[in-house]
Amino acid sequence: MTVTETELAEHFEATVARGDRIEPRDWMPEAYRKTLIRQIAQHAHSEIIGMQPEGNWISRAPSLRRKAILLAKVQDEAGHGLYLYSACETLGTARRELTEKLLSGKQKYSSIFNYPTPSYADVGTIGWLVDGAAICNQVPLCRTSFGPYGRAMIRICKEESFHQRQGYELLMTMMRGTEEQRAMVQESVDRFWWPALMMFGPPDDASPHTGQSMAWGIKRNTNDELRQKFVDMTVPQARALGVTLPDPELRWNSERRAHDFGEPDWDEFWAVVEGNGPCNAERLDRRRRAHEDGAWVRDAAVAFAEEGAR
Ligand code: FAQ
Repeated sequence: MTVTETELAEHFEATVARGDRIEPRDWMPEAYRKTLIRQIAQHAHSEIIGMQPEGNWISRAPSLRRKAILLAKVQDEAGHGLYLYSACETLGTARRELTEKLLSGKQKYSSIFNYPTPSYADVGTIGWLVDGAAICNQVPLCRTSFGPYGRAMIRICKEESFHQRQGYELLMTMMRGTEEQRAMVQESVDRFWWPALMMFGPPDDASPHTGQSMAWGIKRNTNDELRQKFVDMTVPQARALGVTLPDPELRWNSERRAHDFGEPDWDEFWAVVEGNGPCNAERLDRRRRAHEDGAWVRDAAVAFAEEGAR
């Protein structure tokens, strides 16, 4: 008995509607596959490019302990990139192709990693706000409809929440330090707050992919829902830390039982996404150089595999 495309599509829709997982061997609509490749690749590239802003401080960390923590965190990010590239490969695309698309600018990575890290406090702020935003966005992705992506996210989220705590602990230590250290933390939070809110993507009414991705169970929440959750989660943490979030419109709304907050600068967001942020060129250049420097490792691995196959 041959199964028709309509029956396969019905089976796919029913699986998604039941909240069950789609696995690589299952039939899936081409557009579902393409959307997943776009999102997972962008996510993987973000982890890899995301090593750079903090990596900037490894050689200048103020103590051996802080250096060991930072090294381990940046290595974790490389690991997250690898889980995600592997998940993406189950959709029939090779990691080599994904890397080429990153280097040629055809695929994106998160806007947040195009901002500079001129202060050591930025290491703590990235852990607190950037990993904090990443967790808000990624915990629901543990229940995404595509099996390999959801399973990768479970491991990643465990490590991200550890990263968030180490960032917060670093900032808390600095806040208990000198006046100058407290000022460093506030200055860093002032620079990272709005870009962190932008990580969740454009507002729902300007997000072309959210509707379909929610219908397919790829995304479990909209961009605005997650942004709100992040603000509500972060305000009490900022209070405990003793920093001010740089938004005069930020206040508790007792009717909504949520915080009202100001609008990020969406022109800035699109400029960064389109490649015109403060560090886009530098980040991609560095990644290209690292890729070229690693060519001998890839060649050796291929030669070794061929040798073994003989
Ligand atoms: N940056 O229709 P939507 C991390 C693009 S966490 C750049 O709303 P979608 C951990 C979007 O691709 C960061 N581009 O799109 C870490 C689309 O462009 P296209 C990574 C953005 O996919 C911490 C267009 O705008 N996390 O790395 C951004 O439904 C510390 C329209 O947008 C993830 O990737 C942006 N912020 O929703 C590492 C999470 N936002 O393709 C190191 C998984 C939107 O049409 C240190 N991804 N765009 O040309 C997602 O949840 C989703 O893809 C969203 C965007 C929510 C990011």
